[in-house]
Amino acid sequence: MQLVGMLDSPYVRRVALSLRLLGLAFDHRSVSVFSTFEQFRAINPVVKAPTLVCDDGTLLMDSSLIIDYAETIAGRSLMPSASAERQHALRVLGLALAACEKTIQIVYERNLRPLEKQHAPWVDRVRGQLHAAYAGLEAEMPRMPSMDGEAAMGQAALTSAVAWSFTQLMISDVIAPADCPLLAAFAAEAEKLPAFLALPQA
Ligand SMILES: N[C@@H](CCC(=O)N[C@@H](CS)C(=O)NCC(=O)O)C(=O)O
Repeated sequence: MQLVGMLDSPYVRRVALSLRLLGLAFDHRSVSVFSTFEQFRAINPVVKAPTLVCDDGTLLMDSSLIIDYAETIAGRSLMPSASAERQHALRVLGLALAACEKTIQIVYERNLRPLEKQHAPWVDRVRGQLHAAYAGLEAEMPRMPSMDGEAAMGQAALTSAVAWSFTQLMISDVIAPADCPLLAAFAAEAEKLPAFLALPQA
């Protein structure tokens, strides 16, 4: 199977890391939805990253749906099965994915709109949502299982680290490590793991 998309997308990166942690072999095609739009469109006319081209040619989109499929063929999951742990992981994932979405909305507003068309009230709203998502994530960090190598890493930990690294890469002026010290330290540890080093965001 092929994973299409750039690793500077947190969604692509969380899928790439998940495939690796699940022990699934894949080819990675670094095609951009922006700089190589036509090349991406030739693979997937919807032009969404990540796209997974399955071995039978089926195209899957959306990181969580691709991970769902990957876990099915791997026969195991990066999510806990016990209800209390799973509820916590789902809360963390919701916050981390919201943080990714709000970061991207700010990046698109800054990079894709001409300056005179940027809408300050919208950016303020999204910044508030981003800060709320990261405040929520920071509050959940004490309950996160401690980092014990990548073999033991779950989806909530993986995606939290990916989200934080992505926000720091793209809009470090909006939220700083001092705002989320536990999460920042956690992500820094995750970025030292072999899987994260093998699949760098930049
Ligand atoms: N909810 C989706 C979000 C994917 C997403 O928005 N990807 C961006 C790249 S980071 C994209 O495809 N942007 C191009 C577009 O939406 O036109 C997921 O989890 O995969």
